[in-house]
Amino acid sequence: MSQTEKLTVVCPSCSVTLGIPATAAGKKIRCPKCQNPFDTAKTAKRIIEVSSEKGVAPEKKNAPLKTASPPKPPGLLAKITCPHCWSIFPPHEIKWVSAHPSLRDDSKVPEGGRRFLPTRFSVSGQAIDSKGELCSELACPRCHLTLPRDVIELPLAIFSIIGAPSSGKSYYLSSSLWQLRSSLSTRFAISFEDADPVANQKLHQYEETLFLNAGHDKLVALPKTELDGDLYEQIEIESGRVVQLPKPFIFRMSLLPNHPKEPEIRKNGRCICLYDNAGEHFLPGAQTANSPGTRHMLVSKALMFVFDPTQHSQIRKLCLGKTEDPQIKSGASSVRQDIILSEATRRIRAESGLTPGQRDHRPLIVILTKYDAWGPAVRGPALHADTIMRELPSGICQFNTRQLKSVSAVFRNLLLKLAPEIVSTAEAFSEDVTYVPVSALGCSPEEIPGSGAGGETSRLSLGIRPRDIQPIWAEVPLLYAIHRSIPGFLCVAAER
Ligand SMILES: Nc1nc2c(ncn2[C@@H]2O[C@H](COP(=O)(O)OP(=O)(O)OP(=O)(O)O)[C@@H](O)[C@H]2O)c(=O)[nH]1
Ligand SMILES: [Mg+2]
Repeated sequence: MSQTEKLTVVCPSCSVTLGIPATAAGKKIRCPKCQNPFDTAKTAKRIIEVSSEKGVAPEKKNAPLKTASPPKPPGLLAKITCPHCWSIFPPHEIKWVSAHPSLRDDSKVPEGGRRFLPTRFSVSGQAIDSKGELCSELACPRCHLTLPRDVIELPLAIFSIIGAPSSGKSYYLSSSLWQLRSSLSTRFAISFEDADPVANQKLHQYEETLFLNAGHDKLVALPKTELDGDLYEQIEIESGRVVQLPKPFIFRMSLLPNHPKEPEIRKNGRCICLYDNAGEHFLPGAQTANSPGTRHMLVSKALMFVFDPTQHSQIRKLCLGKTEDPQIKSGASSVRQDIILSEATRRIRAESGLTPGQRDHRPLIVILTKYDAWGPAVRGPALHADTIMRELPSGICQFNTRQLKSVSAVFRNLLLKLAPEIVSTAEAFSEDVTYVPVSALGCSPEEIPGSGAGGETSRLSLGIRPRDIQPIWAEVPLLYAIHRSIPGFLCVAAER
């Protein structure tokens, strides 16, 4: 048996008690809980721990205190946004998740470890739970859902996808993220990874269905996003009040060594976060206090409204007979998509305090989906990746926002003729609207034989052959959102 000497110090700012090695005494350290620096010499108290380790020479109780480097504090953000419930809090309020198996009785997440505000930390900065176990998971102080480490260390940009049922949101989300994974690293020298691969599993399934079946000839389909189920989390946010929140998909981006700005930007990581809401969440009356599933729109850095021209009666009329797409049928029902956008803007105005005369400053990107189906009928231009992402001699691409703005102007004019209500609703709300045509699939879906009920083409009866998928500009809206919310991250051609 040997005795080892340790010190406990009390942070003068937040009163947390920390265990530090005796060698760190007399030094200034930064409190891992509240991040304030303090002098350990003023509050040091010796404790002796008995250890069964052999051969460790006991330090003499009154030996002079030696100095050593304090544990490196993690670089936490000053304000953290929870990607689950969207509350904003300072880092010292973060809860830790107990690791000891007997502490699996959290008040809000019953199947998870008890959430607690730590008072003891290991030298490496890990919290110690009430049974002495070292903990590694962090949780939001309000909803108690777990927070990936990246979210507390890297600025988070939430992008909200808004749109009617069947407008193509889930296909767009899968296709745009799939394209972004390769585009960012190969063209822009930015790495793009899942911040929490387990939490992103649903999205991986979507991507696998569409893109990892290359050459596959069998019809596949993504499920309709349900109003509840495994894309949501049910949480007792306050006592007796259970709310349903959409699960976030979170990604970490960082500049690769060949990025031209990399040496200048020290802390260069960022997180982005997206959700796959059901279209019904955006219908008037769907958001209640207990179903606040679209409140991410309030904190998001860019709003993306998915407008589906194949569900617009006038555009569909124009396309009749000019496309084989089963979604363009004379009898198909039309959806008032301006009402969906208007309801979204009403919710934002109501909660953010924007007066009727004020316009939102954030970029609003109107994504014109399913371009493959309606583009030829309106004689829309061919969209090539290299017109918007031009490769420089260095091998890195420049994102051409000037080109994007001129394409946007073309489609704004088209909408003014065919669907003026979309332009007026978008521009009455936001001072910064961009119109981007996109095709998540690049081809039309087909009816799955035997699945249509009574000849009616329901979305559930449409499938796609993976070998035919060729997305058109699917990643462009997200690249633009990244450029607008994280200036300097993408190399961009001079705008004027
Ligand atoms: N032609 C064409 N059809 C598409 C494209 N993307 C999606 N679709 C079709 O649009 C339908 C609806 O797509 P989803 O992505 O499931 O729609 P959603 O907006 O997520 O719908 P909800 O989950 O109900 O809110 C499906 O039947 C797809 O086959 C596309 O790029 N081109
Ligand atoms: Mg969906």
